[in-house]
Amino acid sequence: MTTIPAPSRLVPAGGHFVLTAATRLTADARLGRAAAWLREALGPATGLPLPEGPGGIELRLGEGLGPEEYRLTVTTESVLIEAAAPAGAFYGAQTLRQLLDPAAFRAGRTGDRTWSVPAVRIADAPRYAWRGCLIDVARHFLAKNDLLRYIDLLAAHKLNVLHLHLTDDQGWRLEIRKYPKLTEVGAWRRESPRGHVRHGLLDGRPHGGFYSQDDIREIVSYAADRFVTVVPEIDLPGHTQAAIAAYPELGNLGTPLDVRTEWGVGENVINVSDETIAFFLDVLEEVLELFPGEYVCVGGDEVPKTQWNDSLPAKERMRELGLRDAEELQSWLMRHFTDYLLARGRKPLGWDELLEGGLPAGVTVAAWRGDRCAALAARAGHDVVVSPFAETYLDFRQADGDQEPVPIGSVTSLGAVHAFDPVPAGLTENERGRILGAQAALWTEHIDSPRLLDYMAFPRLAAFAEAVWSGRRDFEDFLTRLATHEKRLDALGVEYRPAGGPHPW
Ligand code: TNX
Repeated sequence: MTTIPAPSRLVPAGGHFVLTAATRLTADARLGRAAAWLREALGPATGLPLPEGPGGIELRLGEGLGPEEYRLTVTTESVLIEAAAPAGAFYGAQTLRQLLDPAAFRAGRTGDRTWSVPAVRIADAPRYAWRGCLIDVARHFLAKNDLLRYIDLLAAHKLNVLHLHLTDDQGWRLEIRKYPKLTEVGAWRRESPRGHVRHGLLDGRPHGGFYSQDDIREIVSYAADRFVTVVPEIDLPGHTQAAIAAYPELGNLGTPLDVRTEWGVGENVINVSDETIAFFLDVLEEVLELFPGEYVCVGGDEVPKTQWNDSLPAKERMRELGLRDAEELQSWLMRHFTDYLLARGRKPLGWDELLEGGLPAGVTVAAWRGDRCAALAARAGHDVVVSPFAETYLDFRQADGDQEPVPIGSVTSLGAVHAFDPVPAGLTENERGRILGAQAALWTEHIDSPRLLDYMAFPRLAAFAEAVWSGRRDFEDFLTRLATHEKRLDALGVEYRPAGGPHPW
């Protein structure tokens, strides 16, 4: 059978279950959300109403299963999904959809068909609890509806975390009521950054956009209905030029700046004044209102220390606090934000550079610079989400050749993503337990449209999903299943990179 990610155990049986207009669907009240999703997902393509009632498809509460675990039993007579919690039932329903003809993934009918499911017994549970994908909506804004479509795509691959990189030098994408200029000014840049070697058309064009607070509430609730948690990121103290452009008093230079129109690591970082700390605590307060999930990311990556080393107030701070260097100053500054989140019962997440000047307990580390950093974080007693750039950065090109879109980094092939193992070598049992899971990353310096996002994300995100859900390493078998999976992606309108080579853009 061709499901992706591959289930933990699958035993084919004989015959098929055929869905007809009379097929009924019933669910335990606790599993109603998965049943509603299944009805909604299959309706447009199949035209099947799946009326409420016993005797067809049943979502039943099962004992002794993990929260995301399910059992799916298809006979010629019935379909049974057993789960102990709503998420498990949802993943069972996702698997059931994959057992139908790929046309079931379309948004409308394509003629009369027989909708049948092969008889099978599946027992399935994820390997990792954190199965994420970062989308950078700061470098290039992704319109709300495109983001909703991505949430569906994540859920279809049994991924459960959307890490939203909402702020960066090149744009601030989240409405903050108390500081309206963050989006009035910070969400817009005058011209597209240089570096679009093969995207000349975009040069000189302005770019922008942001999510209103209602947009965010809608996105968060849409994701929750699909068992995806949205983890917001407010990137501090570097990657903040858009915020400084909106409120120059947040910076170190005392001169106005534009929202940045170049890529790469910028020198501009926020200053270390009490007012600036208070400003970002206000921002976080609104973030907490909007995002009910446990985790909030406060960034911490790629912070040049030049401005602090040159600034009198920063030097004064270091002296007054007895800090040795700017790394310790960064730790001191970031502690305000992580302590605030901890005091509010949330879990702060930050990039692995934060380890450099000392990081308080209780901060989860997003390790992007490889196994060494992930191991360092785990040994220091932090929970870790791994996202090593070499294997999980989907903005890296998927093959050599000048037909590929503007590249960042090196080649990350489909096979390399499929072979990815989140656990760094050499960890003790205890340290291994610190690895919550992994996330792929779609940084968007050179991804300026949903079409290009599809191209970079797929099929590699399907391989990533298999790495974090199943951990099955049989790449040949994956490729066989991928041939059918691509028909599902076609049906969904996903413009993935075809196996035969690049699309002409
Ligand atoms: C590094 S990963 C970054 C991003 C870039 C990305 C490009 C990380 C925390 N920082 O700002 O977009 O590389 O691949």
